[in-house]
Amino acid sequence: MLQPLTEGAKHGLAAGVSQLPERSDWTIDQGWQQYTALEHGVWKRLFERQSRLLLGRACDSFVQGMAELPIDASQIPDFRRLSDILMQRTGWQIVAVPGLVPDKVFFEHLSNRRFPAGNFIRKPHQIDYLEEPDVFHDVFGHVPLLMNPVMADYIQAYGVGGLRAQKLGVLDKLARVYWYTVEFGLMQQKDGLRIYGAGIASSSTESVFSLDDASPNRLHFDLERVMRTNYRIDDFQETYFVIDGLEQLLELAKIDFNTLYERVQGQPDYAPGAVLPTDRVLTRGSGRHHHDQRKGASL
Ligand code: HBI
Ligand code: FE
Repeated sequence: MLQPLTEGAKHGLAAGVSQLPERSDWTIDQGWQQYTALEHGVWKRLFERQSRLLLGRACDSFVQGMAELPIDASQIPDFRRLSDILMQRTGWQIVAVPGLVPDKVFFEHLSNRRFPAGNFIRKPHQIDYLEEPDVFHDVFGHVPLLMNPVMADYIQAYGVGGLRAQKLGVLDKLARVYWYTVEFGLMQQKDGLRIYGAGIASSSTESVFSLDDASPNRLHFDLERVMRTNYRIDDFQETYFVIDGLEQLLELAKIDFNTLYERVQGQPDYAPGAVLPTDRVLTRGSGRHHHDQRKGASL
């Protein structure tokens, strides 16, 4: 899941792919040999820029996972080589998909410790923004933390939970938990606030905005609160939720979601920028960024 989900994604269709998939699990060959020099060049530009930005910004587990994987600036990684290392370490594999896949297909992969990664890379003119998760978002953003045993178990638990939540009709609630952790999570490390969410880690602008800007709220993570909070798919987040460490995510897997879903279903949702009297506030945002955006839109 990258920044904005497209209409297609909301309707359970993979955007940009009109025909039915060849295989029922939507996997394709990565086609590594087919990448052009231009495409490897886009990867290199993104990799170099983002590696610099993440110094002192990414959490220690992200940096460590990256260092131990065959991922570098020189070329788009080969999923088979990534899978060899991941399989040894945490039992995960990377499989290639053409873009967004239907929710059920996505959850089935995750629940079997297969991470679906887009095999395509954004075009040079999309370097800062694209609507679908490409190989840079999926591999640079997500794969380093799949080397961490806690994150490895947490993402699998999300896959299992997703299948269940879909049957119960409460997927929107669970998807918010994924969004505010795996995609846009921040972590309080001993030496400061750090990024662990892939949507932030793969974005040059949001990796600075999320940590350094006065605009967004930074609130201590609370599961029920997060389940009730809408999120933005078309802009930076108005609120980031901060965990104390990755272990906190595994605690989530032990919570009785049935009881929680029941309680949350009957209650109103919160706006993306809301701050409640019950929140543990790390930073109360000025809201300037989204205020300016709204003003700009109405001119
Ligand atoms: N497909 N490839 C891909 N990547 C995602 O992150 C993704 C997806 N399909 C559905 C989906 N995410 C989300 O809508 C669910 O996590 C709810
Ligand atoms: Fe993602």
